[in-house]
This record gives sequence, structure tokens and C-alpha cells, in this order.
Amino acid sequence: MSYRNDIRNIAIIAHVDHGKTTLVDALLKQSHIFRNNQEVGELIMDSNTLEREKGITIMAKNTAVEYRGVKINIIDTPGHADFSGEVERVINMADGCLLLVDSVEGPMPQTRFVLRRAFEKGLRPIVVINKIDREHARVAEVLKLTQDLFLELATSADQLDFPIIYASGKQGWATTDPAVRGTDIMPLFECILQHVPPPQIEEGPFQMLVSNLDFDTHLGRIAIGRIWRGRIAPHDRVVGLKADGTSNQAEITEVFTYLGLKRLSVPEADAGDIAAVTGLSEVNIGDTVTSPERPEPLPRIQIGEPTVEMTFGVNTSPFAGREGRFSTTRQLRDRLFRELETNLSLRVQETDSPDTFLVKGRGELHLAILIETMRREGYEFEVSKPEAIIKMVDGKKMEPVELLTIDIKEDYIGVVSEMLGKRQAVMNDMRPNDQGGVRMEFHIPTKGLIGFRSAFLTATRGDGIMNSLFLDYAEWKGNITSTRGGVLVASETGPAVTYGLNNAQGRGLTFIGPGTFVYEGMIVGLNPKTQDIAVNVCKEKKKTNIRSSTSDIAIKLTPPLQMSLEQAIDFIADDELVEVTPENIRLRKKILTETQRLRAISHARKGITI
Ligand SMILES: Nc1nc2c(ncn2[C@@H]2O[C@H](COP(=O)(O)OP(=O)(O)OP(=O)(O)O)[C@@H](O)[C@H]2O)c(=O)[nH]1
Ligand SMILES: [Mg+2]
Repeated sequence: MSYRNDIRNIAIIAHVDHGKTTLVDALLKQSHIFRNNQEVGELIMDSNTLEREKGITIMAKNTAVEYRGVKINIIDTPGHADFSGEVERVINMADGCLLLVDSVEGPMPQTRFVLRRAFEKGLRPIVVINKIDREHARVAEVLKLTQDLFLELATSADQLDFPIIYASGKQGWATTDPAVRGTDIMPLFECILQHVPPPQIEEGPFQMLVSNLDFDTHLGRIAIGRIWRGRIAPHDRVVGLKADGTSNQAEITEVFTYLGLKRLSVPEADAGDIAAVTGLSEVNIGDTVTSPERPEPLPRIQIGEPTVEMTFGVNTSPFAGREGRFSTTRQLRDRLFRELETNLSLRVQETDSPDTFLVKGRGELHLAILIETMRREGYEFEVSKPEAIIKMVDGKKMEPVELLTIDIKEDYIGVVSEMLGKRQAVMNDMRPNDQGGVRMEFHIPTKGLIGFRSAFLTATRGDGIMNSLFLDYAEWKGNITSTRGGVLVASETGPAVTYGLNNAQGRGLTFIGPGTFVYEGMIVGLNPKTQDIAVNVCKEKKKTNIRSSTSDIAIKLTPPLQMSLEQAIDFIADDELVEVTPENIRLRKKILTETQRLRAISHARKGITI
């Protein structure tokens, strides 16, 4: 066994928004890998469109910088619990990690999750108390809470001895003494060099674990991973070892390593480094690529199970085929199965219906991001309400349970507790938080969380914060009765008009404006009663020659309540669907005509299935 002192491999891990990607900006910029006049902007690693729009990291990505002659491979990871699979996918590549903790928020549920994963993989952590420029920073307390978390999760005594850096990633500085403001990020670089173990190298022929895939129209499939043994060069012959025990031979065409945002073509790459290779057309994430001399597989990547499922089906609305470029079963099927290659915690299953697929993910956001990505690519399809994944264990029905942490103002304790009570949540902690409000912790079945976020934000007037983390499976606690009201359903097909919408607004809230094309069975609003109400939003005022009063001329409509994709998915009930196309997000009843819906309801009451 030997070491490579010229390399360090680190993962940046934390709860969502604790400043990982911003800190990577500082590391990139201050390692001077950009030209002086190069405009690189902010959140450089959040390079895909949805990441930039949402301001969150969705996919883990790697980059590298050089500091005092040492190459530091940096892996930026997402902090949102729904993308935990990304952390699990890439953490194998690192020897150490920067565990960021926001100096105001302190350790949060996902901080615990990622630290546990880091310990399982034997990574050496450096704690970075981050955002210490914030006005309400409470550095000493947050450090104490972080130490408590280490005490709770460490499996050996040496894990308790971790270096601490205080930083403002945004202002680009770090310091070892919280009382002294830093001037640059160098103290963090120094700490990485000193405390992250250099990669250990096992002697022997080439062996690499594939942790990521990329595609390039010229180069084809690019396999990215850490080299554990040996070296690799263009034209080397290799063997790809697959999950099912089979293998295939290939010849490497090109080898790349990373520097900054670039992939550099290199004559060879050696053990300890993170490299990208081309020439393997069949390779998948988790496969081991080795020299044919010693084709030994590395342990496969462990990915947590999905907890939420929903169906993706071919669009069956009367407007099907009008707005999307890809709308057939084949296209939908191919796209979904292709997603499995890189989205490791996703599962796709065929169902009894050939036009419908069951898609399982780590949470509503995980699935919503896939839906949004596909719709932007030109797909149209319909999705059902997300549901928690139920398992049978020893003949018992089990369901996923999550730890829910919320921060709210005291005034909302009553209303939020009541909402959560109805959703089978059990409170296990409540204490004052540092923003003058309270922090409450609950155990709640995943099914109770579905649809909760928007209700929670409405109830707290947008300033409540909630985070949830999968805990475990527990015995099924029974159904939750929906608290949502009935909907307003269009009874005719055609363009909605002001007169018809005005009538509909007499019955409830509307979701669409005049001019929107609707079809019979499409959901156009919400009503306060429990039953659905059919409304004719296409109805025009009868034309007469005489205007009875001036109020007929200018009807003032209340602006429609427009829902984002995530809100729409959260909103729908079991007998409803969201129709997704590149141009529109429509809500609809599964059964479009009112008579058939009523018949289905009466059959259901009598226990008849149709
Ligand atoms: N005051 C202050 N704000 C910061 C600092 N670092 C990041 N932020 C802000 O915190 C927010 C989140 O920053 P990101 O870098 O995207 O956080 P992240 O951990 O990468 O988030 P995810 O990848 O989505 O988990 C942004 O609005 C940043 O501007 C800091 O040092 N000080
Ligand atoms: Mg990020």
C-alpha cells in the first residue's frame, strides 16, 4: 500500500442551502484557474438550467483545483433530502469531506444523514461552520450542536477528533479563529492538505469504480470514477464488470482528468485520481472497469430505497398529441428507462396497462424534477398523485415514516399542530429556535407529508420552514382522510370566457383565465364543499340587443390561482391526474364525463369495481 501525496479527494456535504456550491465558487476562484478577466459568475457548479432556476443543486458534480502543487478533486453534492441518492452515488470517490453547517441554522436533518453516510464510508470530515458573516450567527452554539451530532453518530473515538474551520463562502474567506475575520479561503485549503488523507494506492493492474456517466455526441458514453488501482491510457484494453456478473471487453479511446470546469485529455491517469474514460459503450454506474489481467469487481454503490411512487402514462386527454414532440408509449418508455442509467435512486416498473409506468423516487421533488426535465425536452404525458410506497414485511403492511422538522412563529403552533395531527404526525420535540420562533419535530408517515408543503406554506403565510428526512418503515397506520375541498370541473370543451368564468367564481376559486382552452373533465378551480361541481366556463352571455346595465359590459374577474408543477402534483386527488406538456400543466379528472364519474362514485359506494 502506498499514498499519493499530490492528490486529495473531497466531497462537500451538508443540509440544503448551507452554502456548498457557493463555497466551491470560492475554492475555484481563489485557486486562480480562471483567467483574470474571465467572467464565471456565481454558483458555477449549478450548471444545469433547472438548478439555476431553482437555486438548488440537483446533481452531484466534480471539479478540481490545484493548491501548492496538490490537485484537489472536489465533489459538490445536493443537500435536499430528495437527492440523497446523488450523495450515495459519489461519496465513494472521496477520502475526506467538508461538512458544512450554517452558523445560524445549525445541524439540520440532512446534516445528520450525510454525516452518517460519510462515517460509513470512512471519510475524514472537516467541519466548516459556514456563513459566519450572517447577522445572527451563533458560532459557539452551532459548534456545540455539531459536536453533539458527532458524538451521536461516530462509530470510533478518532472520528470525534475533527478539525474546524469557520468560513463565509459567499465573502470568500475562512479562518481557524472565529474571533478573527479571515481574508481569503487559504486556511481551508491548508486544512484540506493537512487533514484529508491522501489517496491510498493498492498495487496491481487497473481498477476503477464508475460513479457517473456523461454523454457526448462525438465521444459517446463517458464513464467517470475514481481509479483505485493501476493506470489507464488510450488504447488500453479493459473489462467492464456488470451488476449481473457478466462482463464485456472494450478498448479505451480517450482518458480525461478534471481541472476547473474543464475535462483535459491526458496521456494517462493513475490510481488515486478521478478520471473520465471513453470507449465503453455498455458501461453503467456502479460497474467496475478493470484490466483484463485481474478482473475483480469493487463493491457496488449502495443506494437507499425510494419512498414515493406515481404513475407516468401516455397522455389520454382530448388535447393529446397537440403540444408535445414525444407522446407515444414507446417514446415515454424509452425516456423513463434511459433515466435509470444516471438517476440511481429512481425505479421504473411496467404496469398492467401497457401505456402506464410506475415510477418510484426518493420524494415528491425528486419525481417533479424528472417531470419538469422531460416536459422541457418535449415530452407530453400524464401523472397520478404521488403515494408513499407500502411494503409487506412478515405479513405486515409497512409504510415509510419521516422525521419532519419545522420552524414557525409561535402564532402558528396551533394551526400547524392541528394540520399535522390529521396527517398522523406525532410530535417528539418542541423548543424555541433562534429566529424568535419555535422548532418542532415530528414523526410522520410519508403519506401524511404528501400535499402538506403547500398547505403548510399557506397556513404560515409563506414563512414557515420545513424539512423532512426518511427514517424507517413502520407499521401502516390506516388511511388519512383528505382535507382538500371538491374541485370545479369543466363541463364543456372550448375556450373559457369571462362570463362563464365569472359564474364559476360564484362557486369557488378558479385556476384559469379567459381564452384558456378547456375540455370536459378538466379541473378549472376549487370549491369549498367536499363534492366536485361541474361548471360551464365556456358559456357566453346570451346576446340581446339591449344592454340592461353597464355592469354587464365589464365583468371583473378575480385573477386565477396558477399552480406550479410541484403544487399541481401536490394538489390532485386519487381520481385525478396532471397532464404535462411542454406548453401547459393541466389538472383533470381521470374520468372525464360527469355521468361516468357519478356512476363510478355510486358503484364505489356499493363496492362494485368497473
Ligand atoms: N450570508 C451568507 N450567505 C451565503 C453564504 N454562502 C451561501 N450563502 C447563500 O445561501 C444560499 C444557498 O447557497 P448555495 O451555495 O446554493 O447552497 P448549497 O448548500 O449549495 O445548496 P444545495 O446544493 O441546494 O443544497 C444562497 O442564497 C447563497 O447566496 C455565506 O457564506 N454567507
Ligand atoms: Mg449546491
